[in-house]
Amino acid sequence: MPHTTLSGDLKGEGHRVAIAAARFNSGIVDALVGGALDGLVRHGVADDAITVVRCPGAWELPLVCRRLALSGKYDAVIACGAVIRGDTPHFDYVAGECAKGVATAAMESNVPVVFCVLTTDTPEQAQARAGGKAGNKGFDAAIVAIEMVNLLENL
Ligand code: INI
Repeated sequence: MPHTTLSGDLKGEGHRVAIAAARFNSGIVDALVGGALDGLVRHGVADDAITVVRCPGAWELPLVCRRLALSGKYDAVIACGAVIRGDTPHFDYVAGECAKGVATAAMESNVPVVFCVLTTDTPEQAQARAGGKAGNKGFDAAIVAIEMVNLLENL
């Protein structure tokens, strides 16, 4: 018997997606949101099937994502934020809890919650990943969201 491989395609038609976006470091986060919207629409997600929700910072993203994921209104959630290292340990607390909380939101809801939160040492590194030299992680997150929705439907 040949083995079975299950995967998800990149067809976004019919999917409903929420984007939770932090206002902290808004220039960078807005670029991530723009990339995510572009990636979703280019892969067939209808513009009116996308909801963008703004919250204060990356620390708040897990609770917002959890609510959105448990609402039953969305097939996937994308968490967008940017945590940039300063001179204090604040970075480690915010970035660590955000990552953990976003993962928990997915596990508790059974809905894919994509981690599109940049954690960088400098603003330049973040800008490079938000539409600069290193691409746009928001666009990448959109593709992951669609693939995961389709993959989960196939499991
Ligand atoms: N929030 C961010 O999204 N990015 C950061 O880099 C950041 N820093 O560096 O402090 C940040 N802090 C705010 C935090 O997310 C909360 O909004 C705040 O602590 C209130 O709960």
